[in-house]
Amino acid sequence: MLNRRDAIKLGSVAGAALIFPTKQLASALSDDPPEVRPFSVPLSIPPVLKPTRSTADTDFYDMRIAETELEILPGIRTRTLTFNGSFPGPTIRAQRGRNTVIRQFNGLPGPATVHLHGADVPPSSDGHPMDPIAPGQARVYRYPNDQRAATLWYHDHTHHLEGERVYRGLSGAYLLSDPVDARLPLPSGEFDVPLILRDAKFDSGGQLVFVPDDFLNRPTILVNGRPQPYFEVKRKLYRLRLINGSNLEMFKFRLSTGAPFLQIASDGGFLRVPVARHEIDVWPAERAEVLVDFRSVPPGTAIALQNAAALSENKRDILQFRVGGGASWSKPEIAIPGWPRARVPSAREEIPGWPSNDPLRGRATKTRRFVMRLDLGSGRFVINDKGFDPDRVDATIEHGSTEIWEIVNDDVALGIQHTMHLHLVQFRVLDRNGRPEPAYDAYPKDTVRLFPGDVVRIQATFDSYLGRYPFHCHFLDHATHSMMGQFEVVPRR
Ligand SMILES: [Cu+2]
Repeated sequence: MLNRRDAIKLGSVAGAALIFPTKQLASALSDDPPEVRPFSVPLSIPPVLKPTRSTADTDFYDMRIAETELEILPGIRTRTLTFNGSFPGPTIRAQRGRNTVIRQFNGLPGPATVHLHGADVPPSSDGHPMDPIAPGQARVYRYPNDQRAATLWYHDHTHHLEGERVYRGLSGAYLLSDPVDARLPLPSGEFDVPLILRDAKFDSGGQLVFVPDDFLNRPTILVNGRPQPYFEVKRKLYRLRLINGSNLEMFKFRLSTGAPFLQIASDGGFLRVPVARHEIDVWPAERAEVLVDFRSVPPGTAIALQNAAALSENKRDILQFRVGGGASWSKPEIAIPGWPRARVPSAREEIPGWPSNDPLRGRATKTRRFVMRLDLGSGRFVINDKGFDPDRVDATIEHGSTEIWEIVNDDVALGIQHTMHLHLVQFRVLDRNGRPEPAYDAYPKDTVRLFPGDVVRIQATFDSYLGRYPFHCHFLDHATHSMMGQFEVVPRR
């Protein structure tokens, strides 16, 4: 009898073997990368991009997409794709109520697009796969930032290429703050740290190997572009923004000490109430913001951030926190106003000053059903038996309406996981297999996890822009192999 993990492995191998030549897989399997001792390289923090100019209500940026050779593994030059030469790309810090305008120059030999994941933006700035920047050309993306504070991220979304493009480096963090929330005494500055985590496979020469859907053979986890790094932390409270930038890797984060995280936000912003959690699932494209408290940890302590769901032992340890000396010691402070020290609020409690969170607007007037599976005949990943067709609209939605989407992962026999991501909206996960989703996984979400056999219902209100937007699995190797559809928001009749 197969256990779940064996079934997952079988499923993946079967899927990969169907789509890709066995020879290619076999050669990738035998080509061992240079060994890097765990926790031997320091964590790097991507630079925060500076605006080229700012007006009363807008910050303007210039970015350049290009091939770049840089160091990922110690002493080795690796060919990558980058925004502004940074792997991952530079961090954009945006503020609600101010526009961000980014001029993207495409220095690649082929087309490129840039999608801001989780953002409520007009279709012309969504980075739709069929709306590319031609090679050698520039394009201006306008982000109104008219939504709740959130950890968003930007990445390439070029038709049929997004999987490989993101894998080779085209992603970065976009941190949207809200001046109203800024009153909360949450950790800031050097204590507010984006961590983009992702899977990778290097060959013996230290070059990135991309074999689509080959998740059993991506043995290296990179954090902000560094393999299993260490991070020297002070005895302070930290805000970590965990961004899963993997094509395929599923994380179940935990701390090696068994201490809990305090989760404060999900994909689209703050939770209604923070929650203490010992393990947090974050699948490709999902985000979780957590507070980690090093204030009472003895100096010299090493604590590992681990993946409890790692499929191999060498991928379990992700990052090592090294707690520094007492120089910066400060008395434990209350992180959230009105929140008694060392106590986590219960789900029913109100926290004075905490951002409100009541998204369940409107009554759903339409229910749609989307079934996701690997089609064994064609070797393609399909939704409702169809692969992506840029000329087809799968859901026409009247502006202002609220819909329930019932999403099914039909890959029970093959044991393949999927996710569903909708552009444009944040949604609420109503239930999973008939049971209510826990609050920390219910809202605000733009990407939802689907285990084999799962039936998940989500609710969204389409009351911002008109136009055509994609929805797709965010295991990007699946999306690239056509697990994508389109919805179009049209004027109300
Ligand atoms: Cu999928």
